Amino acid sequence: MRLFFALWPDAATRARIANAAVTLRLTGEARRVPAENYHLTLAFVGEVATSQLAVLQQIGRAQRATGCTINFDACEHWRETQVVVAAARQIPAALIELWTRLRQDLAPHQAALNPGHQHPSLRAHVTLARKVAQAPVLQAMSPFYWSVQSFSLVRSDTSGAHSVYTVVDTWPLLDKTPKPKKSLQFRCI
Ligand code: 3AM
Repeated sequence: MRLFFALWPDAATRARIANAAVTLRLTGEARRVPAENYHLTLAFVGEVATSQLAVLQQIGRAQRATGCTINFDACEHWRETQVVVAAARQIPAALIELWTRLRQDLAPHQAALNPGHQHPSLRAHVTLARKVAQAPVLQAMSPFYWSVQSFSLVRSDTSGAHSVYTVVDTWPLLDKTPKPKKSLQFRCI
């Protein structure tokens, strides 16, 4: 199976992403990503045997990054991959930490999981359209935010016209603001 780690949106976030994609004017071969496929890729793993799933789940379980809020404030055409994306110009430190740790934790297994694979650098984005060969005229995107409280391991089936994604496992991120410890209270008598 083909797997990747990703941020997976809840229904409200998915609706905000879809709203940002409404203004896209596409021509020719270009295809919108269906709303149910919106995600932010953290680490692409590749084809793995079922027996290796437990290793990836252990890596997911071991993460200790905190949640964060990502502000998506730009719509961009990336010529090299022929995609239009909603991108975040500022990447929260907590997201960089999660991305870096996942990469580090995957590295010892990567040669076995996906030989020759190189992780690209972190460009926090949600792909809105694929096969966009010609740079479209991009309207200013209405910015939207994504409050991130968990991340997922996702399976990708690319055999059909559109990829079908299935969330295999999800792990919570730590609270942004740890609750203060309860102090002991003494009553004077
Ligand atoms: O989140 P996006 O759409 O940028 O491009 C693929 C998609 O990224 C990427 O993994 C995400 C889920 O499919 N992807 C697919 N094959 C890849 C590969 N061989 C890859 N990323 C790196 N190497």
